[in-house]
Amino acid sequence: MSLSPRFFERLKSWQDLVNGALEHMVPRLSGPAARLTEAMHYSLMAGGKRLRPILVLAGAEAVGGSFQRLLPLACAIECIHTYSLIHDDLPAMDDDDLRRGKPTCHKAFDEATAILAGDALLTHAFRLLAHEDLEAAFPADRLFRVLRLISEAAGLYGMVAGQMADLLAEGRPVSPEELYFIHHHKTAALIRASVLAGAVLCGADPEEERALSDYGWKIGHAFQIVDDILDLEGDEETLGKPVGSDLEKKKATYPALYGLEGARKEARALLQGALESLELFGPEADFLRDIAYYVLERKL
Ligand code: GRG
Repeated sequence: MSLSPRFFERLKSWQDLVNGALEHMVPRLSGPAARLTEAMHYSLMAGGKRLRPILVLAGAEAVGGSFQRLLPLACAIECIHTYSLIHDDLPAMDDDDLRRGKPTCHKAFDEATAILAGDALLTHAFRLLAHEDLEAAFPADRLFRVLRLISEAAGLYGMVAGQMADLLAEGRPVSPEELYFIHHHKTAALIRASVLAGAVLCGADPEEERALSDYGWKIGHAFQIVDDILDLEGDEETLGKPVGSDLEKKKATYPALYGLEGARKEARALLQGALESLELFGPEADFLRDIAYYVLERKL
């Protein structure tokens, strides 16, 4: 299936919405913190796809929620994502010079500033989760659940644990179980939490939550497999970074373990599974359905 121009129009309008909200919700300070907020904005505004905040809004839409009041939550998750990219690029981790076609944060600024920009983005995310607008709009018990969901997905039960496992696996062969652990924690956990968080705040019932959780895990795993495929055969100009870096760093990837065709086949199966998870929803989940195709077909 090919995605319609209407999907891309909607994607663009939601990306614009998130970009505007991020400008507004992440302050630009003067004085000694000016350099810090400059570095934060440099990475935040470097052309990301905004997949996770858009999933927050689309998850809410699927359960009939109005997403206008969810922007602090959507921005919080993008801040966490951006912090992870800044730290991932550091010399102590992946040591990358380019991201999204631009010098990475530590190259554009310096290592200490990049570490602090990441720290401040992560901390600011939790300030946004405690945002007055969320407090005014949603019951406290739902906000607490979202807080648990996101801190688990981002921290030692999720992304940070996945990053540790990824670094420990570098340079040696990994088992299918290890690769699954890395993908599940490093990438899929935050994607799944994004889909669920907006829906939980908007009052999803347990059945809807289960369906969205399943959808989130599946597109999260598919996203990482496609990421691995793009690193092998993507277009450098579109990606804004050299391809082949996973091979060079002897990274644990899906194609390395199962071959390119095996990786493509698994990504398609995950897409199918994600669509099946949404069966209980009607047209209100159509954007989520399109996003699943987008995750599979993306070139960036
Ligand atoms: C440093 C704690 C810590 C974690 C880093 C996210 C991550 C864990 C590492 C990034 C390396 C990487 C390629 C991960 C795979 C999937 C991924 C998160 C890709 C980048 O996400 P996109 O494509 O980025 O959504 P944009 O640029 O669109 O925001």
